[in-house]
Amino acid sequence: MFKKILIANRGEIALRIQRACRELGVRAVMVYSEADRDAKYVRLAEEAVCIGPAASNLSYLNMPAIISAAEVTDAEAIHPGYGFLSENADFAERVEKSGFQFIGPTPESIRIMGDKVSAKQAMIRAGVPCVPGSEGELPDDPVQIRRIAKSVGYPVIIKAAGGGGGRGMRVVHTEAALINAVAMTKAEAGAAFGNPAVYMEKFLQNPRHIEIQVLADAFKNAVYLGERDCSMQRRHQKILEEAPAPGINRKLIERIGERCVAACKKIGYRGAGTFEFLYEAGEFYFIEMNTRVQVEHPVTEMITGVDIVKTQIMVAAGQKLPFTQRQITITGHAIECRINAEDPFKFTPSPGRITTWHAPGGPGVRVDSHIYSNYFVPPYYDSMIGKLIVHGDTREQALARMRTALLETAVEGISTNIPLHRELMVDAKFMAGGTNIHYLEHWLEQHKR
Ligand code: MV4
Repeated sequence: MFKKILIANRGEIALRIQRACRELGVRAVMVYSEADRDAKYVRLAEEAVCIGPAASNLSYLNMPAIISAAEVTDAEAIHPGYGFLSENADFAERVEKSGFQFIGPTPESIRIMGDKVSAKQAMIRAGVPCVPGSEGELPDDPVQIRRIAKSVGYPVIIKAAGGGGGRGMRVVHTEAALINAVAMTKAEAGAAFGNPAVYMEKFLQNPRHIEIQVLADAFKNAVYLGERDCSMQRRHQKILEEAPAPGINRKLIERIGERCVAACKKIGYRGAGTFEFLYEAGEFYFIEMNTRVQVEHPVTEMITGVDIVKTQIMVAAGQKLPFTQRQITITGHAIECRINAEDPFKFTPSPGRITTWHAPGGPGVRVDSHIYSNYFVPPYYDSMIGKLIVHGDTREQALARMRTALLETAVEGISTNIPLHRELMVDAKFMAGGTNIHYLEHWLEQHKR
């Protein structure tokens, strides 16, 4: 095991990784920007290094500053968390070239999955079901483009190879609009991602967003840890997640999970990963793979008992996965509510000083947050200030526990989206389970205030 690792992130995930380090007996080096100087996890750390000013570009995205911090503190490995440099293949490569272990997959895996065309081709070859569409990048010839769209069937969606997470896509309903839409998406993709390549898929109108969590070691052992339903989102920002996904056939999930595991083995995937699927009319369609630990990993930890962050560190240190697929069992139901410092219905950011913080508790309640009374939420970063996670024997019990937890939680001094979560937890359609990716935006439209 490593003696010391550097945590190249901030906020709740920095604290989450620090906690995993303590359990493993690994010393943690925190890096922080000038805006995060007073963070609790910075004070709690054995060592901490300031890597630059508040602006992310100059601190949490500053590769030389982070690698220098690892050098001066004699860390052996770097955990990138999520966001920031976590899916940057060049960063992973520079970390390795500087003699440190990157806690995540190889730069090559990150690069393949970062290009959505090569990711899809890898998945097709590995037997993972994908959305019907173009075989790879779209050609330039308008005649061929029209022919592909006709065979896929309208509506189609044009996606940038360099995009992902909802960036660089355009839905096309008619042949008349096709060629212009492709040209526009290519131009935007070239400007935004430095790569004008685009591909085409059948546009699914009312899917759910279901993802499969995997863990793999460096010896081609891999497991899947069930699925998560992440359909409750607004403008591609998830607001709550749950596991298992309500109402989906378990045998079907097993088949898809096994395909994901086979794909991991085939591409030599190492570390934690997430296969993102659209689920519609009883079928799964792969769209993208995330090569990092995700915000919503706790719901999977709650239903499996597996510590995903600890396992990431263990496999990066060259250990074998400490469990086989047969040892993974799903117990009960978990829900996570993301707590954001924002207006609950207008979604405008609400940074500032937290005057009061009362955390909820009781059986099956987990709080992943770095905040405290008198903490100042800086205006420079993502608005998420923590996550409330509950586990119950059934979905109904988990819902009841989340309602109680939300009732007990008190944050004063700033606005949070807790009032929105309180309303969603008593919404009849959400309570019934299985709402799709458009549900929250429609709900907000109907509950305007
Ligand atoms: C799609 C789709 C419908 N059909 N692909 C958006 C985020 C990116 N990861 C993929 N996205 C979508 N791809 C096809 N072929 C609809 C979306 C989509 C979406 C997907 C997951 C979660 C929320 C979403 C919100 C709008 C659109």
